[in-house]
Amino acid sequence: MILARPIRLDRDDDLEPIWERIGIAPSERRALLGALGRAHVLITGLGAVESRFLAQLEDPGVRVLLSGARRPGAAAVWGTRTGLDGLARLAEAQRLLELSRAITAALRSGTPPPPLVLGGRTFRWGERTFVMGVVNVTPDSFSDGGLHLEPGAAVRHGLALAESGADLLDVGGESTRPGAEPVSVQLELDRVLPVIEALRRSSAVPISVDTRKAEVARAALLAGAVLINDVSGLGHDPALAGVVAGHGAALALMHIQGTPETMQADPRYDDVVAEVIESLAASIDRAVAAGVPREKIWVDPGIGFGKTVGHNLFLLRHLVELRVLGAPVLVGTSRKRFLGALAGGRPPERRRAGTLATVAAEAVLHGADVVRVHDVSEVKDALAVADAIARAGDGGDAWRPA
Ligand code: HH2
Repeated sequence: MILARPIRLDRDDDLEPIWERIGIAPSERRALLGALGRAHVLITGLGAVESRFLAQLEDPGVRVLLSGARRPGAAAVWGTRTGLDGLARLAEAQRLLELSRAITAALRSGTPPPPLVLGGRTFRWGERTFVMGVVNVTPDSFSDGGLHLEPGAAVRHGLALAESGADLLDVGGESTRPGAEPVSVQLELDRVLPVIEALRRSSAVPISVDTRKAEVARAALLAGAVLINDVSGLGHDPALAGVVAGHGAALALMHIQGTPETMQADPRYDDVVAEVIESLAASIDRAVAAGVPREKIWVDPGIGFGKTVGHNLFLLRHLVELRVLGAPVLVGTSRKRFLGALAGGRPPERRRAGTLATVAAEAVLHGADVVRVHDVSEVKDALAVADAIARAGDGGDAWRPA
């Protein structure tokens, strides 16, 4: 029987099994990826000059569909990777540098970011999905508020998550659930510092701190944290990035529309994926300008932070597009409200199955490098399966190296 099957290509190494199946020598693979690898990109934010440049393009290796007057400034471009690489170079030669850089970033997005050493552990992106365990030292967090407010309880919880296989622990002293009231620097410090110090003494697991405030970050980093997780994407405290840079720490930048107090009032986007990516790119630029090395910056689409159920789902389905930012992608869906809504209105403590579904989907779609979750043990099991499916290689004898 003659059988034709689609070839899936989300990441460059998705083609490795095909190279083996056909018997292509390793030395030939890179050139073939350029010549055969499809490159379909959607470009938005085009000005009149770039639109004219694309409209006049006469390259048989590249097809351009320009948007019309109703939605100006966008183009869908189809071609081989070599064709699109040529297009990026042509744009550069014509001084259309932003367009050139954007196309190049899209072409590179199939390659994982370089590995990161954090708190003595190496995070090799692309190898598997890493797990950040949540330790909320708050009375009012939406799913576990008050459970670990006492430092001893928070430390015991953190150690249990580490024991269950968390790759890092995210300690937080301020809830950012919809409608949450901000807390003072002193109160946040009183909550998180004893927990960071005790965890540091009794475990080697790297610690991140979920804070928007430079003063909290400074004390947390001195106490041994190695990553600051800022849900405001540097929108809250302009001094935060400088503190992170000064300590040589890593920084997770999350997208949020509005502030926790008001964000769920009426979230709106013209193009949610584009706006999240543009906002995160601006946050990255601010962090780099303050001295944080690019390879220490993670990005997060901010599921539930100024987004409807529809926005959350669209972002998760298109998560792989955030890879154009060249940074590891962190995602937090754990027990969030949209999971309850999709499963008939379940309360937070009954959203574990929904959480596992999102984590598995992200792993199989190659969307997330790190998932931020409350239920580490169950998520580790789900990822053991989902990561294995995403990398499955035993298709029978014909798929093995000769
Ligand atoms: N979600 C929450 C808090 N911090 N950080 C990142 N990077 N991404 C997220 O999605 C994220 C986050 C909300 O969850 P939780 O900590 O459980 O609740 P609360 O904010 O009520 O403490």
